[in-house]
Amino acid sequence: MSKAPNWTRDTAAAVHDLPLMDLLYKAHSIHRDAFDPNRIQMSKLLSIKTGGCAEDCSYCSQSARNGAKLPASKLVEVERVIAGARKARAEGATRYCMGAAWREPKERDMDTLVAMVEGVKALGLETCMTLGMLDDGQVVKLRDAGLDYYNHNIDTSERFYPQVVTTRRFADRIDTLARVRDAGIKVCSGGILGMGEAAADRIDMLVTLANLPEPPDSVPINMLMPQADTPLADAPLLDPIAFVRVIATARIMMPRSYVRLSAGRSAMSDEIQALCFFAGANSIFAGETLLTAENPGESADMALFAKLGLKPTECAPA
Ligand code: SAM
Ligand code: DTB
Ligand code: SF4
Repeated sequence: MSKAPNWTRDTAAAVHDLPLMDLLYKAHSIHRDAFDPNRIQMSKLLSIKTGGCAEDCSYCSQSARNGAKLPASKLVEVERVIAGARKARAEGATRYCMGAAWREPKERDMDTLVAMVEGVKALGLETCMTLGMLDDGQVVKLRDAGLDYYNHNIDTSERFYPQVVTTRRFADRIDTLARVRDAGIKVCSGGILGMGEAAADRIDMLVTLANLPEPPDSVPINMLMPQADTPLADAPLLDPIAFVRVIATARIMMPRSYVRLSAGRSAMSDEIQALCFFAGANSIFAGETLLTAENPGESADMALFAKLGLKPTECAPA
């Protein structure tokens, strides 16, 4: 049964464009109603297959079409994935996210992917994968293996999408999200800011996410990390306050979703990160590397948490 959309471009823009103090106050109040404002969920990423991707996403170091120099690796061994997950758990992560530079998984890789999910799950961690587009059979296999979350970002507005990626359509992303949701896997979907999009594109992206049949359980908001040899290598830095506005608007539009302050924290000041947490971000990627790019790492994050009085959410018992 289809439902009336909750948000329109105008109602979302009215929130996004509020005076900043009003926007922050509203977002933080809504955040406190649904979450402990001093707890941050930590996910750890591992690139299980790096580089050589057939897609042409203009922000990505892993696209073969960008002329980026990153060599293509093979799918990593299951044992290495489990060892990484064990370490991530010891460092306070509650979710382990495995990412592959694929347009979509090949059938011959499915058994290995299933073994990875089963092994990580057995450690008591939540499991997440991001593997590109999935078909009906693949979502069922991953669900039956115990996959908790699937990450598949819409990245930007439908209007701006063709300027960022040409090898697939925005609608392809929405289709995969529907398959994942219908199989009962939790949806993780968000986007990237700072790719030259207008504020209206950032607002439209949030409208699309909030109006999905169910809002995503997890909404990663990435700040573009410009990558050498990609079309966006020289993209100008987005004003951090514009970034904070999107975090706050996401919190207001999707009150019960985890909003993740994702890529780009290594270029952000403590003050901007603190503002993002106040605005309703309650999840981060932990560790020194994301998939290929740098991240602040455990000691910097623990120092930041200590300064702000934040605590990681506790890990589910094994
Ligand atoms: N290949 C899969 C896919 O594209 O769905 C999974 C991996 S892909 C790297 C996951 C997400 O990381 C992208 O959708 C994008 O939002 C984000 N991302 C990739 N490169 C980035 C960059 N340079 N800066 C910020 N976010 C980035
Ligand atoms: C997401 O939204 N951000 C993560 C995760 N989902 C897979 C990836 C960020 C990648 C940053 C660039 C890199 O490490 O290559
Ligand atoms: Fe491939 Fe994903 Fe990078 Fe796009 S974002 S080039 S699909 S790895």
